[in-house]
Amino acid sequence: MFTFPQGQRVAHFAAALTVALSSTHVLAFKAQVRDQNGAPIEDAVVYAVPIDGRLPHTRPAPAMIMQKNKMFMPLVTVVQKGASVDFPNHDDIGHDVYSFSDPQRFELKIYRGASHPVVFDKTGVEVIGCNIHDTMIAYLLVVDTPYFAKTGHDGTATLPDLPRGSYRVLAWNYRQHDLDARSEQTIQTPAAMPVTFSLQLDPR
Ligand SMILES: [Cu+2]
Repeated sequence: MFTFPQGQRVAHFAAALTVALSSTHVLAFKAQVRDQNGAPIEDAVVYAVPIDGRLPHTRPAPAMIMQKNKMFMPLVTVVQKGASVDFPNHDDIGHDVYSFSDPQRFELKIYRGASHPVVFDKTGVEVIGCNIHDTMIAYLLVVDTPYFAKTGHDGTATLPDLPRGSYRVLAWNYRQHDLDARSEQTIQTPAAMPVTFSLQLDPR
């Protein structure tokens, strides 16, 4: 019988590659977040917490919530617990940024330009305001995972690199009547996607 030594080597290489991929494979995870009427929700947060509690040993990514034209931008921010957040003020007037929310109360006394960073060590929802301008509001969701994303106009969120495994996947939005409510599902990846979440929103 004739054999192809070259081909055999290729086959062995391919088999090794398959094993390597399956053990470390990361997948894009897509979720769709809708309200009680089936309408897509923009600026919802979707995050995945590994069931086995194992998180990568990476530093939580810092974030920035700026002030411009007497508004916070972005309106919704999500960070991993332990992240540092800057609040730069790009207006010519001073702002006094604060939160009375339970996870972490803080106040940045009236300032312009750069702010002192604030480190958020507890999970939960932070409602952020300005003591001078009552209409200014922002939401910061602090989660215990680096795997999170916000939804766009179409209500879809993509977690670009979720390692294969089992997760509690949670969805949240600031327009819920109960600000601390979550919609939750247990997901084993790879899963049929998108995974759909439904949230009960207050009327606008
Ligand atoms: Cu202000």
